[in-house]
Amino acid sequence: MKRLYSTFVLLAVLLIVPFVTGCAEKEPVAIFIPQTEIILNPGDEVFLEVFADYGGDSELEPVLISEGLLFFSSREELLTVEPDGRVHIRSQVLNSGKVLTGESGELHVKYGNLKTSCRVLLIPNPEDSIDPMGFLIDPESIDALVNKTRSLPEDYEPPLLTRVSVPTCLTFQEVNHLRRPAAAALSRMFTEAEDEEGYKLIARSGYRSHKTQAGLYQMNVENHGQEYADKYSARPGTSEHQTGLAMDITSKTVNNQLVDNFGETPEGVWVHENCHRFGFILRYLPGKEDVTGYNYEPWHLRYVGEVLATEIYSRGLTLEEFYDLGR
Ligand code: DAL
Ligand code: ZN
Repeated sequence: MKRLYSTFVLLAVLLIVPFVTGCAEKEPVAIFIPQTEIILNPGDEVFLEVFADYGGDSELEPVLISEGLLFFSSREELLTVEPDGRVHIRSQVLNSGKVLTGESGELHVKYGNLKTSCRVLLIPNPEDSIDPMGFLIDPESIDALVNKTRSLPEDYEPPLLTRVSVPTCLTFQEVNHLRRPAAAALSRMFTEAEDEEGYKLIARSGYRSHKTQAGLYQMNVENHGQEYADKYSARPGTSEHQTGLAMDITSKTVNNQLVDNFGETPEGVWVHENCHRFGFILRYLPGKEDVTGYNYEPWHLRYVGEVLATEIYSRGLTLEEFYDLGR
């Protein structure tokens, strides 16, 4: 009888337990990393967290490394990822010693047949990107911070200057140029403003050489005095316009002028709220005069790329604040 009972128990264990555990074992329908983009500084280290979605109303659950997660980096020379999910950003390009800036890479994760990925954007430490005299070491970088204490070399000319293909209002051709990625983004923004809202934007002043900026600044000093000039006009070598990544825009509603009330026109409001979608930020914000050193300029757009622009806009920051610097 005892033997019969034991056999019965064994059979029950063999038949029922697999059925019960089989039912309890859930298969995720997707995995994901909560941030689709991560912004990091050179030398940073972070852990990637991966979550599993079991479908329906079930809770998202973290996936443990021990469960078989596999990590891959699309750019080993820029970012490495350890088997335990630890992501490390290099601080210098191997062999060149050059500080990395504005670069990005993808991190891919595999879990069985499921895959996910996220983008990593590298933001340089600003103090690493100037020399002891305050000149930018890599003035070509798209995210270069140029301001009253961080200058461009006098002979700096940006690469790939191209004539913008949007309506302009000045005959001096130099200012109708931008670096190619910024020019393309400007075209997309102007087209969208017209298609979405019927707004006709005008590009007024883009690239300005060191010499042009010197003339403009001098003219401002002569007409308005140095104190006023320094609130609106950058001294030569310190203007974003010399990067070929800044454009002053306007519209017929303000007679193609660069005036404060452009910011209150429907076009100006649209630009403020939408320019990040195309990679631009409004560089000199109202209420941030002490941070930027300039008065509010609703017309001055600076191209930094879509990821950075969206991050900066959504946090309501200036470029200085984003890099956590005073001017
Ligand atoms: N108006 C801005 C500050 C410039 O001159 O670059
Ligand atoms: Zn400007």
